[in-house]
Parts: sequence; C-alpha cells; structure tokens
Amino acid sequence: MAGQAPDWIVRQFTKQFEEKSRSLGRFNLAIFGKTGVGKSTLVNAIFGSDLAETGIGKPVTRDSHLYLHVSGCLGVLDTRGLEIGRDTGTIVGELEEFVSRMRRLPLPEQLHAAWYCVRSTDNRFEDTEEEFIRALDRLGLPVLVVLTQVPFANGRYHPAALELAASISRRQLPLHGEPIFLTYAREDTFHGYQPHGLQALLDATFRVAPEGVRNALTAAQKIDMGRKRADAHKAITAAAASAAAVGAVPIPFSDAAILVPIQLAMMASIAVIFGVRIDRATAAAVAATAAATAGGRSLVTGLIKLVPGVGSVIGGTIAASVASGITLAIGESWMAVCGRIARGELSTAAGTLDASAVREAFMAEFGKNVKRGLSKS
Ligand SMILES: Nc1nc2c(ncn2[C@@H]2O[C@H](COP(=O)(O)OP(=O)(O)OP(=O)(O)O)[C@@H](O)[C@H]2O)c(=O)[nH]1
Ligand SMILES: [Mg+2]
Repeated sequence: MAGQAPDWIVRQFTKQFEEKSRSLGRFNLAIFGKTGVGKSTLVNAIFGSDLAETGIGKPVTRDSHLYLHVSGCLGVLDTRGLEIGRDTGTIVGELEEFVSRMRRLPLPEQLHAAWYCVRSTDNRFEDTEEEFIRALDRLGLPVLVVLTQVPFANGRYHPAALELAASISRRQLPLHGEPIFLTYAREDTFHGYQPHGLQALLDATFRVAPEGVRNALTAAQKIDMGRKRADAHKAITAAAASAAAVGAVPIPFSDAAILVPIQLAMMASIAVIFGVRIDRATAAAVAATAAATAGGRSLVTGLIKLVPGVGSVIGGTIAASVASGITLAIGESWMAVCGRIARGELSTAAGTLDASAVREAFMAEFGKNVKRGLSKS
C-alpha cells in the first residue's frame, strides 16, 4: 500500500518542490582573498561540497574575471586569474560594473554579502587588502573579514592569530559592527584541529544579509539545523491551519483531493529548507507516504463517524482537529527524515537517496508522531 502512489501525487509534489525552490530565491555570497587561503574549503564547510564538485562556475560576462557558481538557492561569486594587491583596480572595476548592472535586477540576482578571507598563518594584512575592503563597502556590499586556518588548541587560539585580528581591527574597517572572525573550516587529523568559528560567521552573515534572502540562506547552509527546523515549523503550522480550515467545513469532501495537496506543499517546503535533492524516485517515495497517510486520515474520520451522536453533533470540529493533527504529524515526521538526509543518511552506496529507506524512515516517524499530533490538536 505504501509502495505505490497515484501519478498525480508524484507530479504535484515535484511541481510544488520546483515552485518552492523558485520562490525561495537565492542568497549570493561574494568571497575574496588571496589564492590558497582556504576560500573554497570555508564555503564547502558551511554550504556543502556541491559547489566545489560542480566545477568552475560561469564568468558573469564574457572576459570577466568574476565567476558565479549557482547551486539551488546559493550563489557564490569569486575571482579567477586576478590577485588582490596586484590587480585590485581591475577587480574593483569589474565588480563595480557587475554591481551597478545587478542593482536593476530583482533581489535574488544581487550580491548580498562578502567574506574577505585572510589566512591566519600568513601573519599579515596588507594596505591593498584594506583598500579592497573599503572599495567593497563603497559598492554597498556588507563585508565580513574572516581569518582562515586559525589554530585552536587547549581552549586557546594561536596568539599570532589573535594579534593579527587585533591589528586588522585597529584599521577601523567598515564592518557593520562585526568582529574579525576566527575560523577553521576542515578537521586536521595530524594536528588534531577541529573546525571552529563557522556558526559565528554564519550568524553574522544572517545579520548583514537583507531580510528578503534570509530564508534562502537558511536553506543554503548546512551547519545550523536549528534555523532549518524553525523555518520548517512555520511551514508546518501554516499547513496544519489550512488543513483544519478544510476539515472544519461540514460538507462532504474527498480527503485525498483537498488535504493531500496541502500536505504535499508543506513537504515540498520542508525538503527545500533542508536542501534535499528531489529526483523522480524520491518524489515517488514521498508521494507514496503522503498517499498512505491520506488513507489513514480517511480511516480515522471514518471511525469517528461511526460513533453514534458524535459525528452529527461535533463532526466538523473533530474532522478539523484530525485534519490538522495528521498534517502536523506528517510535517514533523518529514522534517525528521529531511534532517537525516541532510546529515548524509538514507543514501544508497552510490550516494543517491535510497527511496525505500526514506519511505520506511518516514513511516516509522509517522507512527510515533501521529498520536501526538492528534492529541495536540
Ligand atoms: N585542514 C584544513 N585545511 C585547509 C583549511 N582551509 C584550507 N585548507 C587547505 O588549504 C589549501 C587551499 O585551500 P582552498 O580552500 O582551496 O583555498 P582557496 O582560497 O579556495 O584557493 P584558490 O581558489 O586557489 O584561490 C587546501 O589544500 C585546503 O585543504 C582548513 O580549515 N583546514
Ligand atoms: Mg578556491
């Protein structure tokens, strides 16, 4: 029964997923710093490895040295073949052109923040770097300065890194009141260094990014599950309310036809927020779970209608609470599954999502959540 889903459910989920992805827009980050300081490693640590794997991105215009990598709701702009210091003028000139062109475009096409990266072990920060940061600020880009590869051991930062951060701070750069961020992006087993400082950098990026792209940033990043859960909860609460409204109407309706689309839209939102890639097999698995739970819903209301008196007196109210309770349970269950997918679980050996594992995990969660969902509502 959970194995197959009607085709319309699969199609509708896929369509909803595409719509939700589109409406989320895109968060665009510009990342600068000298060659090899750890820009790509940092981006991968916070946003996942997709961007590095999908290669080089596209130059923003022909002959431009600015490259934009786009993956879902994230865009990353960086430079190729130019060095800050030697080519500061050229980079700023190209950026200026790019920024003025995109100002006329909708928000998801614009640049929203910049990270300027300095490798802590280089122990220096040059005047040309300061000039470059001031130029970014004049272009209207909020800049955060990030020290990369900062050793942190026994509860202490490397003193040389602290000194470098202090010397940069003394330059009074326009940094929106934000500190210099000390980070380490990827574990080093030889020295025993662990990643650190990534959450603080992400939080600051949320603070300086325009309100209108924060949902896209939440979906794009992969280190802060709390933010994802908070956004997913909003989608769940809204869907549960819509389901209750549907359930409260005391006219005959088909559960599958009216409630399932609400639940599919909710599931699509959650998948987008958690950055789950939806191919046909996954869509089919999701649709199968939705179809199965829709069956469960009819069953519950069917049972209620059998209780003498209850159905006729407060049947509408009960239907409303059942509809919202089931929707809550679906939302919570799917969110838990998406969290696991985001952590890299539920994949096949080939790295693609294991559709039957996804379905099983969902049904197990749903079994736990449905009673709670019904008693809560
Ligand atoms: N262990 C560890 N290695 C790092 C870290 N950051 C950078 N590296 C290493 O430093 C080297 C350069 O890092 P990248 O992220 O490629 O530097 P980049 O700034 O993107 O370099 P370009 O794109 O060439 O300008 C790589 O070998 C990384 O593995 C880190 O936080 N931890
Ligand atoms: Mg790189």
